[in-house]
This record gives sequence, C-alpha cells and structure tokens, in this order.
Amino acid sequence: AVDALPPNLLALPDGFAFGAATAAYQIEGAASEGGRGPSIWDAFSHEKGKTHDGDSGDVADDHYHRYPEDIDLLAKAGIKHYRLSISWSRLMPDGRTLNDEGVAFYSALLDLLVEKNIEPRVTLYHWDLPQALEDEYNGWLSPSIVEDFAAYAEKCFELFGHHVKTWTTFNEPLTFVGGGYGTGVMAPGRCSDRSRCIAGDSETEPLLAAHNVLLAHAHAASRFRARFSKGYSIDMVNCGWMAWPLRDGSVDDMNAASSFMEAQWAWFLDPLVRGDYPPSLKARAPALPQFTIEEQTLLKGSVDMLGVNYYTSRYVAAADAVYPAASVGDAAGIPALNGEYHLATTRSLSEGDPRIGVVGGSPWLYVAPDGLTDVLLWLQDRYHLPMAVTENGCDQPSGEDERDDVWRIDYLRSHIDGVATAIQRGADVQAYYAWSLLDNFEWADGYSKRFGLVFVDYNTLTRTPKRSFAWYARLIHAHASSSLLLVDDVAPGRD
Ligand code: GBH
Repeated sequence: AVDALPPNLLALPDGFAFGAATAAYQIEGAASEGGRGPSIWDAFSHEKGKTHDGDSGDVADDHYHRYPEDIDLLAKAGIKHYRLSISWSRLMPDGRTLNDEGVAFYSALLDLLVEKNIEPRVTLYHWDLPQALEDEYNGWLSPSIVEDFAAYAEKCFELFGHHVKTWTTFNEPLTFVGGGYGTGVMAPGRCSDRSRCIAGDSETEPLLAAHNVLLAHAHAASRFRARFSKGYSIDMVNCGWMAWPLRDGSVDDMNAASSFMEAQWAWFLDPLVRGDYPPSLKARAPALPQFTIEEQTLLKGSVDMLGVNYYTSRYVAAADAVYPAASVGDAAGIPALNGEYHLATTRSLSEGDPRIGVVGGSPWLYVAPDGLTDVLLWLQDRYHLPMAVTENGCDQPSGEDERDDVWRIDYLRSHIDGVATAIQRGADVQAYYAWSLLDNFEWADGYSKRFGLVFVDYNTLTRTPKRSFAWYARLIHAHASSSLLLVDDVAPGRD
C-alpha cells in the first residue's frame, strides 16, 4: 500500500528521534525587517541570472512572521525534534554587533518550541554569511573569519544555551565551498570562469575556504566545551553520496570509489576526529593548506557526534574507465579533488539501461536508499561516533501530484528503512530529520523545487500539509507506541 510504514520501523530503538529540518535563509523571509543585515545570499540572489527566475529569499515562507503557525504544524504531526538554523546577519547585522530584535525573534521561537515540547537542534551557519564580512575581508577566504565566527557562536551559546543542547557549527561545507568558490553557482559566487564570475580561483579557493571553516569550527567547539558539558553536544553536518565501485571486482574502481569517499566525507571529518586531512587528499591536492601542530590538537576530537545529510549516491570508476558520456559528472565542483575518477548513474555502457535508481525532481537526485545504509556504515567504521541523519528528502518528478505525494512517501519509507538496516548492522544512529518541514527557497533553484512535507502557496503563503505529512505523523506515532498495526488501519486517505 502506498501509505505503508517502513517494514523495519520497529527495529529503530526506543528513543530514536524523528524530526524535521529547515534553514533560516530558505524559510524566514523578512530580509530587511527586524534590523537584519544583508547576507551573501541576499547579494547573490539579487544579482541578475544567479537564481531560477531571479528568485530570492526576500519573502520565502515568511516564517519570520508565521513561525507560530509552523511550530503548530510540528506539534500537530507529533514531531518532537526540529532542526533549524540561525541567521548570523539577523542576530548580528554587521557580523559583530548584536541586534536586539534578532535576539528577541530567536528567543521567542525557541521559547515556543520548548513550550510545545519540541527539542530544537540549532545550526549556526547554513550558508548565510553577513555581507559585511564578505566586503571587509572576503569572508571564508580570510583567517579573520575564525575569530568572528567563534565570537558569534559563543554569543549564541550564551543567549540560547539554556534551551538548546545540540548544536551544529556548519551545514555541508562541501556544498558551500564547492558552490561558492568552485563552480560559483552559490554565494558568494566566485570561480575561475570569467564568463560567469568576476573573481575567484576555483583551484585554490575551495581548499582555503574549507580550511578556515574547519578552524572556525575548532575554536567554536572549544568555547562550547568550556561552557557546557553533560547532556550537551556539538557537531558539524556533512554531506555526500555513497560511492560504489562501478565495475564489480575492479581494483581501480574500488580505489577510485574509496578516494571519492575520502574527498567528500573525510576532507572534513578526518580533521575533526583525527586532527588532520586524509593522506589521500594531501597527495592529490598539493594546494591543500596545512594545519600547525596546535591547530591539529584543537581540531582533533572537536565533534561529539556526526550530522549526516544524505540524498543520493553514484557509481565511481577510475579515470581510465570507459563510461557513457552522459553519466560523467563531478562531485562538488572542486577541481583540485576531481579528475581521478568518473561518476556514473548507471553500471551499464549502453544508454537507456537501468540507472542507480529512479530520478527525482532534481536531476542530481537518483533514489538510492541502500546508499544511506552504506554511508552510515562507512562513517561508523571510520569514526566510531554517534550519528544523526540531519537531512534526507526529495523533490518529486514533475507531473506527480504535489499534495498527494506518494512518491515522496516512498522515498522517505525506503530511506528510514535504510537507517534501520544500518542500525541492525552496528551503526549508532540516534536521529532522523526529514528535509524539509516546508517547501522553501531551494538556493539557485529558487522556488522551482519543492522538498516540503507541507505545501506552501507562494502567492498566499498558505500552508497545506501534504499526504507525506500525515504519513510521517503516523510513523512517529507508530514508532512511539511500538506498533505498526495500531495505526495502519486508521491511515487517512487510503484506498
Ligand atoms: C542540502 O544539500 C542542503 O543542506 C539544503 O539546504 C537543501 O535545501 C537540500 O539539500 C536540498 O537540495 O546539480 O549535480 O551540481 C544537499 C547537497 C549539493 C545537492 C549540491 C545538490 C547540486 C548537484 N546538494 N547539489 S549538481
């Protein structure tokens, strides 16, 4: 049945947390209200030709004004865990000076969540750097960012630490350094291609930005630990695909796949857990900056758990493999890390053969739930830390009914089942957050892609729960009461 719950649902331990996630710039709107300063995403989205139809987050879901309604939606679904991000330039319009209205907004939001018995998990940086810091010293490219970020983080800990126990410094550095400095398709839009970008060097800047992100994390985490201990945790959210060797039994492809996994995940996680970049990356990218001994000490062990965003997977072949041209691609648009492998969405050499999975509404999003299981096991094996799936979700192919979104239900069901399988095989996964609570501003794709459990009409800003919302509510209830049977019969809208 289309509304069936994940067969493995009850294999998820008691206390396993089901939540939903959002990010500030994607939902808040009110871009010039409440004393908010501009961020690099305001500047980027207002630049001609950077986003689909020139869309921006000026209004987005108007969550800034409608947050009580959105929190009510969480409460209605029985969602007890909510991942949100703070807009740095709303809290500190110039990156340093506290804005009382910004403090009041996040205090009210967090108060209401706690009042409704919903546990917030807060991300400090989901890509919206105060423009003032970009103007002053080129943001993440300058070592000056490290102290500014640490001071911002510390202020958030001080202001909101009584309500928030679980903190994330950064969301997906791989994505924002790749998009921001490699391909230039995300803010601040720097790259080497002068037909698209007025400044930048795609070879070196992603590596430098990532280096400063890691140092900023390490300093923020050390201040966090000076302030909090038991019951509190700090992490970074990383993302990537599972890379499976394309040709069964090919040692070259196995090496290519493992080197690809290290380029995506270990680029950030090796420094955070072990104190330094993975050797494979150092060998491949001579421009990779180096950490001093003191920096390595500060970095090592600076996360209490791992946040994992997962959407899709790829087959990976060695650079000399013969592959269908249509399936070639690179990962995050970071040339220094590419070139030694090819990515494919099919194992076959002939066009029209089955792909890794069906493709969703976004051309990169092939449905591969086994990839989630394998990513979690790969991370467990390498890092031995508790994990949370901090984002997982999809947009539906065009032509599918957006409110009767059985395609999305299918995606979520298979991936939650994939998490259960990973746990059964030894991964320590404690939470799962669906991306996203609401349809929202999907970065360069603007409002053309919808990932929400709740439909947002962008003319009226009316929220309408989709079928997947009711399904997720039922799943949470079934898991909490440890019974698939209990609620399977009362599903709304089943045929
Ligand atoms: C997440 O990134 C983000 O954290 C979240 O804000 C966003 O809304 C969500 O995904 C849905 O997209 O076109 O081949 O160059 C997911 C990782 C990395 C996926 C960049 C899309 C572009 C691939 N994203 N990627 S490609």
